[in-house]
Amino acid sequence: MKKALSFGTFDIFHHGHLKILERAAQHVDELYVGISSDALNLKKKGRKPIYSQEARSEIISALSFVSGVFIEESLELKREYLLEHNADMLIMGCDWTGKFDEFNDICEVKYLDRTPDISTTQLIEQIKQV
Ligand code: C2G
Repeated sequence: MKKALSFGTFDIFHHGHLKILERAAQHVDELYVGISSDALNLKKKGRKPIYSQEARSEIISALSFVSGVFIEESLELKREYLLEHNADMLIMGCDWTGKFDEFNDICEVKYLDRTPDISTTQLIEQIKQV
């Protein structure tokens, strides 16, 4: 049984989120997703997500190809999360390419292409203009 972890905020769930998780799941038997906490987003991005961490977790865990979710409390805890889950792979979007290569000592690290022309920030801007 091969297990992978992936991480993200997944605020205002969209097609790009769906596609990357769907593709990540194809590499393994079980995909677990770390949902970055509201506090982590406030600290790192300067604003709380539109959807709460509970709502974001519920949406991701409802996906048939996701085996489970947990809250990512800190960006610096990836090694601990990978070890706790006994993960064989860490899968991230290509915006993070090279950033997590240090975990190659405990698992395979893969970066997948992002879906072009969609992002949460862009959606928020578009909605504001309606
Ligand atoms: N994504 C994608 N295509 C898009 C937008 C997002 O493939 N057009 C992917 C991202 O690459 C990421 C996932 O969807 O793998 C979630 O994206 P974000 O919510 O923006 O998460 P991010 O800020 O990258 O993660 O430890 C990492 C943190 O939790 C932050």
